[in-house]
Amino acid sequence: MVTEVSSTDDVRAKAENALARCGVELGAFKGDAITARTPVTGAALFGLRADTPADVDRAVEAAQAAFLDWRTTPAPARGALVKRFGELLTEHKQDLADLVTVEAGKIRSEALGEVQEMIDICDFAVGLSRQLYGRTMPSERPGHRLMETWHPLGVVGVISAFNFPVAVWAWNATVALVCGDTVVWKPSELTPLTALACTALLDRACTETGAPAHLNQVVLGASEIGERLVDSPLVPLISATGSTRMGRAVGPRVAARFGRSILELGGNNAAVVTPSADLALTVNAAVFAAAGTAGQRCTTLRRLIVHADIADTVVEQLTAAYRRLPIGDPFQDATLVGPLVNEASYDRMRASLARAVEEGGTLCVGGERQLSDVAPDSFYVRPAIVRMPEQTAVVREETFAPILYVLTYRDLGEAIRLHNDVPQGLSSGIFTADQSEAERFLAADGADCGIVNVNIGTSGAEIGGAFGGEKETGGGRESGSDAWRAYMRRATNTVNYSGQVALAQGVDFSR
Ligand code: UN1
Repeated sequence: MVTEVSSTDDVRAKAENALARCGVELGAFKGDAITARTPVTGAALFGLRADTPADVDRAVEAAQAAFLDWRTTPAPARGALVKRFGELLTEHKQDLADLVTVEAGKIRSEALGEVQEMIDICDFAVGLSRQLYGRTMPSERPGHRLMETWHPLGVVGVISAFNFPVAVWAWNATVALVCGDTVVWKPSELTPLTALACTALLDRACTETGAPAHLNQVVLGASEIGERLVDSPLVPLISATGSTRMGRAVGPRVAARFGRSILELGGNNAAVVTPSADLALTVNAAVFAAAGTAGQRCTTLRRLIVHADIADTVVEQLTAAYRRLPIGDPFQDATLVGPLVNEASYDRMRASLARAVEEGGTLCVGGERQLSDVAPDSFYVRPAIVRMPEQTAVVREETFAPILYVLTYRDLGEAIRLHNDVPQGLSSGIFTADQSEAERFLAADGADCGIVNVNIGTSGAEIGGAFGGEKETGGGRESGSDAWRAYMRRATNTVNYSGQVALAQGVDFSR
């Protein structure tokens, strides 16, 4: 049992030390517009200045000026910058993880894992810097060559969320940088410190490798800062991670000026558990996916669709595991569940639990606040499991908190229908030892998400695959595979070396 919480002074000292080691001159950012807080104790740590819309314009202009230089730097040389950045991240892994725990409340192992995700994407991007392949196609005309080339796009605006304060920016920034783009980053207002630390390390990597300054600019502030970035005509691509509500505002605004967007929005991720599933594996995987990160991942498991014959057993085992979960100070090694990010999150969790019960659900475990005697301003809560008679309105919504709804099914077709019958489409899983069930889940008329797993929970994707989802999740893809293409401009080139005019489609225009 975790019974104590670090003092705010300890947390503040950890943040100051980590920032100083990463090269952040905190004094230069002090002010009274933004309050950097920690969910560990709920207290304020520092007052910071915010940028103005005019500062955003200046940052975009500086990034655009840097782009004009960077786009003609050979891609493998751009990779050398990202390689150095990855080394600095490795050197400062602990510092960045400390800051992630301070600001997002992640437990040690998950905070280190998030920084590892940054290091991994650096490795990926360095390799990619030598693999920005275009295709050559057979031309239908003699003496002609048809091919495509990929060119840098411009300034990429990155809007990131509190729950992955550094990894998601890194997926975007490292890939954008090797693609020859520059970046203006608007981090969540809840996590300004991690953004300052990453930016300082990237600036250092730029200096050391002779890359232009201003390749990555950070702008701090509330939504008007993000809006200015979204509306900037000098920003051809906006990559935004956050709620579906945010995406509904961002997507049309970017489209209205013919910009592109990569949207990574809400998820309402489910896993199907079939009678053949290995139950020990399923319960283990589900507990991490549903209760890990205190339910605050976009990939968090929110619905478990269990075959009726095994539902009681699964719920019993899950409930027992939930009762044993050590909840508390995320800096303590024994902790598995840290705090919710703030009171508003806790209120939303309570409201959803109350609605679930009104809609016929039975609360099996969780929902109650923990440690409020030792840390009254923080919001530690036991993750909750609710059995639902059907997929009601509250189940179809994403509540960004640790609530796992359990539904039952009799026939796999029914399970897949239930699975897909939500507005969101990020991540999914099936637990089964039956190959044909797994294949049905993976098939075209199976799970409709961007990520579909077998015998794995919904969260914790590797960087090598493309990350993102369908429907109200926004359709964007980031990170690995060929997601890089969204960060580049494709040119189709036809070269005529025949010495004669030959028109395509057999058109004859000779006189
Ligand atoms: C997010 O929550 O926005 O798959 C990203 C995962 C992590 C990324 C989550 N690799 O859970």
